[in-house]
Amino acid sequence: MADETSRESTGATLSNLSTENRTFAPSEEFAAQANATADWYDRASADREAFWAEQAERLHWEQKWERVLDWDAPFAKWFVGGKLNVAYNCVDRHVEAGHGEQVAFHWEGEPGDTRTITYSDLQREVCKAANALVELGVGEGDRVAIQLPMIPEAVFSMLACARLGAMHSVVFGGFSPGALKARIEDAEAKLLITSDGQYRRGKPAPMKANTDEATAETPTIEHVLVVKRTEIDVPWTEGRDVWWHDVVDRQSDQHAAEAFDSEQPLYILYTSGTTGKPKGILHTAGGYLTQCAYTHNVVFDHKPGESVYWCTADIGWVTGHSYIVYGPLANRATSVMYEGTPNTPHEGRHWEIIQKYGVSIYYTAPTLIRTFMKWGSDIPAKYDLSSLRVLGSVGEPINPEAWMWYREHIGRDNCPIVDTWWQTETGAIMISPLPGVTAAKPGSAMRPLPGISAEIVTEEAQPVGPGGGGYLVLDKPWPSMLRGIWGDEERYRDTYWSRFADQGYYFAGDGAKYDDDGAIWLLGRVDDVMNVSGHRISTTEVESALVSHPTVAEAAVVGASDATTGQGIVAFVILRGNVAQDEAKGEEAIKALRDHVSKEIGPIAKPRQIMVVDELPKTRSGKIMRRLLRDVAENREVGDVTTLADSSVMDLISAGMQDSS
Ligand code: 6R9
Repeated sequence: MADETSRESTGATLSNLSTENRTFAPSEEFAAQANATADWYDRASADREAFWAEQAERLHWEQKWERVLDWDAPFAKWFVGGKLNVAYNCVDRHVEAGHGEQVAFHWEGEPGDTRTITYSDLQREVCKAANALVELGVGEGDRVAIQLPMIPEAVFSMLACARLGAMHSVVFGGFSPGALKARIEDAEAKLLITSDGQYRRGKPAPMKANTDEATAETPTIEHVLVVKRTEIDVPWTEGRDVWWHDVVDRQSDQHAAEAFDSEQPLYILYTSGTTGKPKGILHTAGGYLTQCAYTHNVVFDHKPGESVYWCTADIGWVTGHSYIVYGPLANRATSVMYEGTPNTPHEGRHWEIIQKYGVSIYYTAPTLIRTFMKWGSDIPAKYDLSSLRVLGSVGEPINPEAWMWYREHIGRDNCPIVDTWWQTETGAIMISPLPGVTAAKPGSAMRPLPGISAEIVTEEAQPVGPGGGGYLVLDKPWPSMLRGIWGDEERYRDTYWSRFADQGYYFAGDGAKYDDDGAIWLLGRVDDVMNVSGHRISTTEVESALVSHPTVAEAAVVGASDATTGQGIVAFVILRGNVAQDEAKGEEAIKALRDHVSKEIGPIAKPRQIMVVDELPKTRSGKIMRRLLRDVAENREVGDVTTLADSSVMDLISAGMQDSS
């Protein structure tokens, strides 16, 4: 939770604000054909429930709801009494309506192999996978862990779970065996779906070998279903492990989808919190799919059968769930799905793909935009990007320079940019411009979408006016809101609802400000969660990984601003007394520590820099003052040290940092 130290850091960020006041109004031509219009804001606030009921009509309900919302704070039920099948909504109904031949996915493998999957193909694959899951003992309410690369089977697996009323728990392919094990254990998953290997920068890397490490001691796992992707050798446990091509391929491609309650759990997705233990965020069917479909339609101005849509996220993150799978498929999108890294085999790969498929909507993250900037604007200039109509951004604040570069070099100055703020917990987009409606400012997420209500408040829960800054809160329930943290109601109340308990606000954990025109500017996390390349990593998680190494006694980790990744992980460690200090400070030893973190959590958590120090700055009550360490890590003059138990510590650390850089 935001403690004394993090509150101070919000203050520091607030005073560093950009004074951006350029605005980019939509063209008349775009506005004339846009899916949403300006009057939606008033219409939605006049009768919020009626507005959401209208949005829910985007879906097929086997049985219509009796009540739109049942709000017993902090527990919401949306579309109460309604029944639907999520997979039917994403697949079958489009086939039944005569769109079976429309492409659902243009899949592009990293080595250059491709697959075209129509809605009819998707229906057959999902039915076969659902039948296979039943054969493997999966039924309504069961949990299925999925660790797969960006291959079509990942989508088939998710939809097969949804079809059966089982919950998936997708774990990012880059997470370590330890991280996968913890997630399997917490969710008590019955089945794991994985692959033999995955392509990483042109080379096959093992996957099954890692997941075997994770499932060595997970008694709940009954079977491991393995997709063959790379032909890499795999360890095999007879009786437990089965190949996808053996079990799924021989199934019938017919499966009758049962309608489930609107509040049927759909999935669990783990995200970093302020403690070391990841939180299993729970989403349910009806409200989640409604908001995914609505936002995907209005924020990207998606036209079914016309648009070619590409969200570059990995399926292991919420963006992949809501904007590769559920939103686009509910809206009958034709999507590009790409398996690999953006510079394999060359730095123009994304632009080549946009040109090849005529992508019209492109949704990516600021960290990637900044990487493209670094690679140079001459690279996108070599490709025909004229099919692009809308550009999106998600995952972290986008700085005005990156926004302007994106607009000019990718959007050729005529694509609206939508900077979309939301979280794993919110399930779908909450704050964003509407293309064709909003005059956007570079770097601002602008205002809550029609139907959504947000506020910026002070520590004392007072709303701040234009120009003011504070904490971002959501003051009204929304359909795709999390329904809880898996197995931990207390943590759910504590993390999100205790900060402003009297007001009943959801505390997002982000700092924000209004500019003089009332546009919202997100300022980053106010708690101990770092944002590295758009990925949430908790400082505590990295600290525990470091202290699990035999040479480390104590560790403090901060997120320091980084020109490319948004934040970079900087760690300060104290070595154990019994280790040879000089050796343990050497380059090799530091590398070993960085690799250790990577092995414990995953490569995304590898510290950019590790400093060996003799002491850490602590308050008299023993709290590490990360604010001061952040000052050091960002080469700033160290701030107020008066609450430190020993104020000389900071001089030593600062001096050490200069030596090491
Ligand atoms: C969708 C997603 C959520 C955190 C969130 C905030 C940051 C996301 C942002 C943004 C500024 C944006 N964030 N989008 N900050 N502007 N457009 O990223 O979910 O992985 O749970 O991260 O990411 O700090 O609180 P998740």
